[in-house]
Amino acid sequence: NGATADIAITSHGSDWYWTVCALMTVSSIAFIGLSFGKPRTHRLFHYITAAITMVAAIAYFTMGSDLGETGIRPEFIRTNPKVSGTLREIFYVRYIDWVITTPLLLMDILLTAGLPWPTILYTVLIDEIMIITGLTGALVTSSYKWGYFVFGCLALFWVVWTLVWTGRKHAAAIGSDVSKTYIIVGTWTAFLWFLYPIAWGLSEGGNIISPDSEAVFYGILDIMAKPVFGALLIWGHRGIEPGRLGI
Ligand code: RET
Repeated sequence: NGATADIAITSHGSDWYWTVCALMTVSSIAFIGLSFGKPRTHRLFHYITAAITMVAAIAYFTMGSDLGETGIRPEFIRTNPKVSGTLREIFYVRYIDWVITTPLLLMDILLTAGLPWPTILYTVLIDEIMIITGLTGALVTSSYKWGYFVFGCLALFWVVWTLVWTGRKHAAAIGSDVSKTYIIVGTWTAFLWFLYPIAWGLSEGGNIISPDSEAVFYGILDIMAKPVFGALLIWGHRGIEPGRLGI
């Protein structure tokens, strides 16, 4: 566990996790605050987006406290002093966060495109495969971990395809304002989500960067993919009647 892992976060990593926790908390309050300006029938995107940052705030509370982690013994040992040792700290709580929040992010995006629910459900299921294969691979100590990584990447390709192709066509059919909002949040998401497997390969996968660097990499990505994404989405919906999206 973290108490004995020799490749683990330091107080710098922990301070950064607390900073991100504070940001997620403030964002949640802001999204809920903004919902009060709308009738209940027009709050769906506020609620989904606030739930995303609330879950993240708790995950970051956990990681700031150096909890929700375990040690794995990679079968290869690196000579880089920053990542050498026998036990690397793996924050499995990240994946508990993602298995809840990535489906919610997809709902935010795919509901904006007015996609039928079977398409949304299928995309969410494939997304869950992506997260769970990532968790499994992170905990595997042999090179089999890269097999799970490949499954996860295939799932990501399918999800991103749905975002940039299927979703874009549906959004365009609803109207130019919906299309514009969809393209902003969809492109932002497609770009950011491809950076997550890179962070994974360098940390849980290859043990190439230290857990403190991992904290910074994933932390910046999570800020972009949750609060910044949420602000763009809610701003984009300011003039869109939910009825036009079939909700
Ligand atoms: C993993 C490893 C396995 C291969 C792939 C991954 C992708 C993860 C993604 C995570 C997105 C997280 C978000 C969190 C909330 O802000 C699981 C790292 C492809 C895309 C957006």
